This record gives sequence, C-alpha cells and structure tokens, in this order.
Amino acid sequence: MRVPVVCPYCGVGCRLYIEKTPEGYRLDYADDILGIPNEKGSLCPKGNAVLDLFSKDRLKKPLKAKEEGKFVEISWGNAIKEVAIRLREIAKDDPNQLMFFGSAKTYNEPNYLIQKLARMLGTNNIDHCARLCHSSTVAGLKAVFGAGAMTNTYRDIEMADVIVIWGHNYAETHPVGFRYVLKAKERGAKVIVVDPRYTRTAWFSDIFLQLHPGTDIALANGMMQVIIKHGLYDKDFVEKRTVGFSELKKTVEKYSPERVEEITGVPAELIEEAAVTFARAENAVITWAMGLTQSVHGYDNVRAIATLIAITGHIGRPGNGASPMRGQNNVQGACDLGVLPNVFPGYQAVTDPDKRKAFEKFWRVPLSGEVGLTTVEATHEALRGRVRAYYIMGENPVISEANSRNVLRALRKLEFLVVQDIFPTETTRLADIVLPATSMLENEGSLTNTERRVQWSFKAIEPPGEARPDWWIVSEIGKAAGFTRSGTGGFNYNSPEEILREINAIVPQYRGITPERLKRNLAGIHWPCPSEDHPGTRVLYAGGFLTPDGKAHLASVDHRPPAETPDEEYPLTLTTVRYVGHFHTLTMTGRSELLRKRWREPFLEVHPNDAERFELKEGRWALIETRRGRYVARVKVTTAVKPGVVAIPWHWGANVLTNDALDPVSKIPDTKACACRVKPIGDAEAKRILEELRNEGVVA
Ligand SMILES: Nc1nc2c(c(=O)[nH]1)N[C@H]1C(S)=C(S)[C@@H](COP(=O)(O)OP(=O)(O)OC[C@H]3O[C@@H](n4cnc5c(=O)[nH]c(N)nc54)[C@H](O)[C@@H]3O)O[C@H]1N2
Ligand SMILES: Nc1nc2c(c(=O)[nH]1)N[C@H]1C(S)=C(S)[C@@H](COP(=O)(O)OP(=O)(O)OC[C@H]3O[C@@H](n4cnc5c(=O)[nH]c(N)nc54)[C@H](O)[C@@H]3O)O[C@H]1N2
Ligand code: SF4
Ligand SMILES: [Mo]
Repeated sequence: MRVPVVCPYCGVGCRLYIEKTPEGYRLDYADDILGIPNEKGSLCPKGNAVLDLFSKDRLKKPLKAKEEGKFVEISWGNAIKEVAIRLREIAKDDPNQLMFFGSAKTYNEPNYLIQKLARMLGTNNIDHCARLCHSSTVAGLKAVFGAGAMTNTYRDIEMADVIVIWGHNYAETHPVGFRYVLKAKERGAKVIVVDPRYTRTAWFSDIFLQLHPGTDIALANGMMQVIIKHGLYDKDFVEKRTVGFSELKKTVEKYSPERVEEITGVPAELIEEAAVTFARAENAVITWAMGLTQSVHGYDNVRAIATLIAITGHIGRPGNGASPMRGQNNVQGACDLGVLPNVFPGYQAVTDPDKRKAFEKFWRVPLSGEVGLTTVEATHEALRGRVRAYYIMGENPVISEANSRNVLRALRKLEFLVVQDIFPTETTRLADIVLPATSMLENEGSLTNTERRVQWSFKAIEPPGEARPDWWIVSEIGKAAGFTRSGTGGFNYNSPEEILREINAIVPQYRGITPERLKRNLAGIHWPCPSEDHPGTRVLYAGGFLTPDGKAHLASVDHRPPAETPDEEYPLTLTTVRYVGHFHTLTMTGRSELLRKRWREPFLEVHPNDAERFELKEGRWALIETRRGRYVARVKVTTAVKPGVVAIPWHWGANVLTNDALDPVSKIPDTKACACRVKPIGDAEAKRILEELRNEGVVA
C-alpha cells in the first residue's frame, strides 16, 4: 500500500508516497493527488533522497551521559522520570530558569504539547528556530497588516504579472515552489530579483538589483519615492485602507534614486525601472526570505516591504500579496501553536489578561503573563547562570545559532540539558539525557506549510529500536511532572488526533481543521478556517486588515548599516547562504551519500578583484576570520558576488564566524552580514584548523 506523507524538509510542503515492498521501502510520486503544492508529484533533490537517511546511525534508545559525549543506555521509564523530576526541581525555585525549544521539524501536535508543558510549569521561555529565521517577518507583518503569515498561496504567485523575489534564493531553497514562478514567467510575467549575489534565481530575472548587503530599506524607500513622485501608487487603496501615508511620503522624499544608488550600489535607472514595473502591474507579489529578515533591522526591512506592497494596493486580491517563504517543513505550524515566548497558541498574547484567563480555564492552572526568553537571549542568560536547564526538541543550535562558540559555552554551563532528536548531533553530544524520537515518516500528525496549508502526514515506516513519537515523549514527561488530570488540563493523550482536537477547541484559526477532514482531504486546508464547514482561506485581507483599526499601518523607516561594517582590520562583508542539496546543519542531508557526493563541501565565493587583492586562488584554501572566530573553506572565484562581499554556506558550521547582535524588536541575529578578513593558507594548515574545530564540537 502506498502511504501519503509530506516531505520532512522544507516549507513548500510537497507530498509523496512511500510503499513497503519485499525489497524495502520505495518512494513514489504523488502525481494523482490534485491541488497539492507539488503538482504532478515532482520533488527536488532532497525530496527525492528522502529514503536515504532514515536507516542510518539513528538514536534508538534513551541515553544518559556519564561525561560529555559518553552515554549509557537507560529505559524509557527512567529517562522520563529523571527529566520530569529535574524540570520540576528547577521550576520550584523559579520556572524562568527553564528554557524550552519546540521544533519546526516535527508535527503540530508535539509543538502544541511542548509549549503547554513550559507554560503549565510556569514559564513562557519557549521558542524555536523561527527566531533565527522569519521572526522579523512575524513581527513586521503584524505591525503593518495585523498578522504575521503569508497572505497568499503559490496559486497567486502563478497568477501574478510581476514577481519580486527579495533576499530569497527561491530556485535553490524552495525549488518546487519556484515552478510557480516559472509558470508565471512562461505566461509573460516579469521577475525582479533583489540579492547581493547573482544566484540561480537571479538567472531567471528580467531585472536584477544587486545591492550591498544590509541596504534593503534604502532600496525599498527609493522605489517608493519613485512610485509616489510619479503618482503610481493606488490612491483609492491608500485612502481607504491605510494610515501613515503623509509621514511615509516625507520619509521617502529623501531617497532619490541617485542617493539610493550611492547607498545600495544599484544603478538609479534600474531602481526606477523596477519601481515602475512593480507599481504598474495589475497583479504583483513580493516573495522574501532570509536576505531580508536576518538583520539587526530585519523588523524594519519587513515593514518597508509590506509598506511598498500596501501603497501599490498589491494585497487582498488573488494574484497579489506578501509571500514570506517559510523555511522549515513545519515552522508555520510551530508559530501558529504558540512555540513563541510572547503568545499562546493562535497568536493570543500572554500579556492580554483575557486571553490568559481563557488559557488558565482551559489548562486549569495559573499562567505567567511575563513574555519569555527568545533562543539567542536564552543563550546569553545561560552564560550568566540565570537559565539553568534546557529542553530541546528537534533543534541543533550548536551549528545553527549565530556565534556558535557562545552557544557551546552556554550549553556546557547548564545544569541540565535534555535533547530529543532522531540522530546524534553536535547538540546531543552535550546533553545529560538524549531522547530518541521517531522521524516524521515513522509517525503521523498534521503540519502547516508556508501557505498556511495544514496537511496530514501518515505513518509510512517502522521506527528503529525504541524511538518514540515526539507527542508521546512530551505527554509522558507532562504526566510524570504531575499533570495527570483528564481532559485539557493534563497530558493524558492516546493519539495525535486527540491533541489536534484540543487544538481545534482553543486555536480560532484551526477550529475547523479536524483530523477527520485532513485525512479525507490530502491537499489540506488553509487557515484561517473558523468552522468545520468552512473551506479554508486562500487570500487574506480581502476585507479589513487584522490591525485594531482594520487599516494597514504604513511604516516610515530610515536606512541604517548592519551591526558590523567593514573596516581596516576586517575589510570584507561576509554573508551566509544555503545550497539546494543540503538542509541546515546536515543532520539529515549529510547522511545521504548521494547528496554528500554532489554537494561535498562549503565554498567561499569571492569576486575576482578580491581574490587578486587577497591572493586567493580558485580551489585552494582560504582562512576566514571575524571578531568571533576563524573557519576555512576552498575558494570559488566568481563574479556572482559583488566586490567587497564574500559568501559561504553555513551548513557545515560557519556560525563560528557570525555575529549574534540582535534586532531589538524581533530579536533575530545578524547572520547575513558581518565584517571579515580572508587570506590563503596551505592544505595541511587548513585541515589542522578544521580538525581543531571538529574536536571542539562547533562544526559538523
Ligand atoms: N536546500 C535548502 N532549502 C532550504 C533550506 C536549506 O537549508 N536548504 N532551509 C529552509 C529554511 S529554514 C529557510 S528559512 C529558507 C531560506 O531560504 P533563503 O532565504 O532563500 O536562503 P539563504 O540562502 O539563506 O538566503 C537567501 C539569499 O539572501 C541573500 N542575501 C544576503 N544578504 C542579503 C541582504 O542584505 N539583502 C538581500 N536582499 N539579500 C541578501 C543571499 O545572497 C541569498 O541568496 O530555505 C528553506 N529551504
Ligand atoms: N549563519 C546562518 N545561520 C543560520 C541561518 C542562516 O541563513 N545563516 N538560517 C537560520 C534558519 S532560517 C533556521 S530555520 C535555523 C535552523 O536551525 P535548526 O532548527 O537548529 O537546524 P536543523 O538542522 O534543521 O535542526 C533540526 C534538528 O531536528 C532534528 N529532527 C529532524 N526531524 C525530527 C523529528 O521528527 N523529531 C525530532 N525530535 N527531531 C527531528 C534534526 O536531526 C536536527 O538535529 O538555522 C538558522 N541559522
Ligand atoms: S521543495 Fe521542499 S518540500 Fe518539496 S521536495 Fe524539495 S525539500 Fe521537499
Ligand atoms: Mo528558516
């Protein structure tokens, strides 16, 4: 029997079948299911290689550390008991000494449970990788439109006449979703790409705006200046549906294309052309991702883009809208279900006394109204000794967080670290207790893709050893911690379906998305879906916005440089990127021989002028140094990057270099721009440094 599952990698949310045959498991394309994100069943290299990894060196038994990195196997009973007792003990002194990490790599149901556990223990210290990713989108879009999610779907991208792709290497990072862009292009749509690198995505562009890293606000303001000056904004929309236009007009007046050319390096004529093309389009969308969000002014970057969308009226209609492309397979769901320190499930603020009361009644415990810590803040608090224990479900912060050496020191300082993963990782190595989870394909549940599309994925593969579903592990810990009441006040669950029904009851956006409906409807349902007979919502804001007055709040923001800019000592800007064949910290794709062979190692992209200036040679080793650390990679000399900018993928551990300065609003770290210097080094020296970093445990 072919079992329908959802790809466990990225936020596109492709479907595929897995079939058990006498020769082993077999992958098949879901080409007969209508309306799914991957029409005709097509998959990208990672999706195609999905079966490659689930049998390799998995975690199969709960482990307890004897010393760092040395473990003994223990029973599930003892593991659960020990975790619950230690969490309770530390919570007794002060629950804010605990920090919880949910996981965008697992289903909605365990994510709902882990935030419920944190909150029932008395703390809002719960966060996940969205903090390093789209936290500036969530905060920025909430400020302008009233809610933080993508306002449209892939179908709308396909229908657009102009598609602006901003700080987003769409072709490599959402490859199957990118087909909707190609379909629009075949129909004659214009593609505008904004990126400091000439990426595979830029290759498909009609207009390419190659800006200096960290100058996005200036560019957006320049485009708005042109649009307002030529009267190309949507006057009716601005008047009826927005506030703040006169202040915006004043702010962007200063950003003439000539001045913006000086700041961004983009020729003034191209800025004009892009602005006019976007504003004149009947239907237009802007997609964005990490190039825009991962910045100390990520919140303002997003507000500027949302404002550009609003003044041109490109929102609230099919074929238009704001498309922040969510990255992980279930990062949208983890956010929706309150794996964030400031909101309960359904984006209900912990600081709102009425919302808090409703959750206190539902879970039958008193709850904290104090906003909790974010991931990077928790690292800083752990270093100060104020956070004493972490429970990490499905994240690998030692490789993924900015300034990773700090993370390593923080995790070592903790009194108690629990990590729940499917593989041994750089983070499990530091754990006191390791809990072996089943992978998504070995268990079932609901997950939510970037389009707010909730889909059910079924169990297709038998889990190895004693690995258990994430929802089961968290509910056992919840019961062992004393939350044994029946119903919504405890953790007595027998299935993910039961948990989703609890979510249906308390999360307004998910009210009509029941397990029964999802199992019947394999193409899923887009939230908000307020009742069981509601079809789900594809396009947001056809009526009012979700701000208190129903209007879009236009943002007037000024250009500022990144937290760290080049100087004499560190003369280049370093940015970090992704490869199509690898996912994040390599825990999964690094175990696929096929992918590892094709995408073998990280390359440092350097412009020919800089290669000459710093004596770097194609294919030879470079030493890259920043104020936080050093790292080595082979050199790729290319005009894809601008002079003065170097780029490196972070999959293998480049976060030893990056800056953990934070955006004050979204608390996202500045992983797309920091100052660095480079120089050539020999083979032996490079290998020695890599070995050192590996022994230290900061690179994969
Ligand atoms: N193959 C693959 N796909 C993935 C992932 C993966 O690891 N591998 N991860 C998933 C996740 S979680 C996410 S969030 C997405 C991320 O998807 P993307 O954001 O597309 O990925 P990145 O390569 O990190 O960054 C995108 C682009 O930002 C550009 N950039 C750098 N600095 C700036 C700047 O200052 N301004 C602008 N405008 N652009 C800049 C970079 O040159 C890069 O091309 O991908 C998802 N899909
Ligand atoms: N320099 C730099 N740093 C970055 C970025 C960047 O662009 N530049 N991007 C940032 C972004 S956008 C993101 S999203 C973060 C990602 O950061 P992380 O989420 O820390 O990275 P992953 O490697 O995806 O870690 C997920 C972990 O979950 C495990 N896992 C997989 N499936 C399951 C499951 O079903 N259950 C459980 N319990 N575990 C599972 C995996 O083995 C892995 O260890 O990294 C950020 N870091
Ligand atoms: S595009 Fe994303 S969801 Fe689709 S197959 Fe590739 S990794 Fe999986
Ligand atoms: Mo992400």
